[in-house]
Amino acid sequence: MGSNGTPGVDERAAGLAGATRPAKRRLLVGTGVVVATLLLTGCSSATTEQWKRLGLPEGASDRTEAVRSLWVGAWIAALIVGAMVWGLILYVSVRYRKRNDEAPRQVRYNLPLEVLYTLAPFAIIGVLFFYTVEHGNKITAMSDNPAHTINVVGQQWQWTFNYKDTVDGQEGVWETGTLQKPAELWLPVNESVHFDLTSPDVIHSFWVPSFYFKLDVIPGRTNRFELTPTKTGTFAGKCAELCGLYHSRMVFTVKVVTKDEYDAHLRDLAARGQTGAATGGQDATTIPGHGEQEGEK
Ligand SMILES: [Cu+2]
Repeated sequence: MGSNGTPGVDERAAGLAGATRPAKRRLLVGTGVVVATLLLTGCSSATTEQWKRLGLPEGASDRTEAVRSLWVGAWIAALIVGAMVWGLILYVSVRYRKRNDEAPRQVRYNLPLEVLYTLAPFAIIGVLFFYTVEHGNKITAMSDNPAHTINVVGQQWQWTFNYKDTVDGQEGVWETGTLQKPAELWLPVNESVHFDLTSPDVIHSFWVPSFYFKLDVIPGRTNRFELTPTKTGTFAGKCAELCGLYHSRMVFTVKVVTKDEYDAHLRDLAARGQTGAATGGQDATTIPGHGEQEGEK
């Protein structure tokens, strides 16, 4: 109370401060609890591993290590540059903050500084360029004698896989997907596979996230790549290029199996009469597996 019986300014201020301090503390503790809960509940060992790969799925081919190290390395480089820039911003904001109304010393140029900020970006680009080319060469490398060759046809709106192996004396077997029953791509583990990508209609993109590999499928040209699956299992594949109405249903399954299972599957396809080569050409004008009525819509 002030001397005249009303609360004094000092007392009111003290009262307010007394009220806000515990409120602030409660807010801090509350935020801490929420963040800790989110971090702790979200951290299964699988998630922790994925964090270490900076969001990439578990790699399943011989090309994944090159992609992973380029991805993680680029992030580390970006964070180092970021930390330096943030540090400098913070330093100059504090060191050269306004202290009085006096104008700071006026300067026109600083040659060493200008040379530095001209050369620094070139150095950064140079390092990133070097590693990108080096890793890119590893990722796109192809051998002269791959163990298997598969012609992947991306057509609106499914996939056709032509296995170029000789099965029971037949030259090549194939399998094609429909909207109801998406295609399966079978691959033998630890054997090199050469892929030829073709399209009879529009541009698609062949993407198996677990292989860290994606390549456009372009009508009128053949895009090629090679890889060796290193892990058995079932993986998701999809079209990564918006290619029309049913683009989202252009999914497929990759089954990486043992050599025996792979051979058995190809014999199975041959037994079903799916021999020779399928180009997906007819499917391009209709909606495969969608029925005539819907196809004519
Ligand atoms: Cu597509």
